[in-house]
Amino acid sequence: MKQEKILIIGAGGQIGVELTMALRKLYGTDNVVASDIREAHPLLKDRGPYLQLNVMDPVATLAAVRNHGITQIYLLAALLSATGEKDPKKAWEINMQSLLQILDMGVQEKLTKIYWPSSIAVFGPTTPRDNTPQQTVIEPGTVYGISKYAGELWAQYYNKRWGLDVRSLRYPGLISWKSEPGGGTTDYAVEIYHEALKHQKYTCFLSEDTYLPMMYMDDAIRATIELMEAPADLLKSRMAYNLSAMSFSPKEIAASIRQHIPDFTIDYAPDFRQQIADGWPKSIDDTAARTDWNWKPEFDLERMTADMLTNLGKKG
Ligand code: AKB
Repeated sequence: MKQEKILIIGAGGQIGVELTMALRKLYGTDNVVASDIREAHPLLKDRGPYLQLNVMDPVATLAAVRNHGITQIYLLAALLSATGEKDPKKAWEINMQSLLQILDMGVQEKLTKIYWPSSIAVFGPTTPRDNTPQQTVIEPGTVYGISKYAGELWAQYYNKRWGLDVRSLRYPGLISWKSEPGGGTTDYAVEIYHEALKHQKYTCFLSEDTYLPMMYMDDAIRATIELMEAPADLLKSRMAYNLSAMSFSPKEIAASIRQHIPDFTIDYAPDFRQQIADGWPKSIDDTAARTDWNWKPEFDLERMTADMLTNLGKKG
């Protein structure tokens, strides 16, 4: 079997840093080329092949693929929900052009697999909000969500038309301590741990009872790799899979932090991100992922809080 060579685009982002480290463990450091428009994230610096690469430059991206003999691409570069609402045209351009270019490259260079993340942001205010099913009303309310839903349809189209093996997950909000989130509506659930340790208080930009689907990064990385390793014939959906682990509100995450830091206090100052959150599901039905490729989460809110506070505390 030919050795797979992986290119990760957007390796310096919240998912990219940890996914790069996990894939390097699995495939060998030299077989996973990390790239980002920025300089290498401190956790990736001098720890394996790294390219400073702008995915919007198709010539440089194709050169990277050919020079490194790339067989698989993980395209993680994107503008997320909150940043996207500040400049919708830019978000559309970056999120869509990068995907279409990588899909074309996938066909042209005969790549074996492509990974591209989708999000719960595909769902909108008209979607049923509790236990949102895999297939349901999908009318996204943000440009980020529109780009993710359009992207899912393009991925499915390239699979059906060209046989390209593109795989995708609808990530919930992701919580991590190794790498920082940026520009998302669910980012409060990371900031809150940092602020709890530093100042024992946090002002949340969502209201206290805003329930959203969430997941610890360890689960998200494992889900991504399990989906990518699954035999193709098990994947009944070529749209992105719903993925679920836990669902909580700011009030509940604050209570779980208080179990470890009793003096922690929270107050609320909802901003424009409240409206985005109000259009998203409260919880997700991921039966298709569980049935097709055996998905099962390991972290709930209590376990995640203990792990986040321990690791962020050590980091100092
Ligand atoms: C965001 O909040 O925009 C992201 C997402 C749910 O895709 N974390």
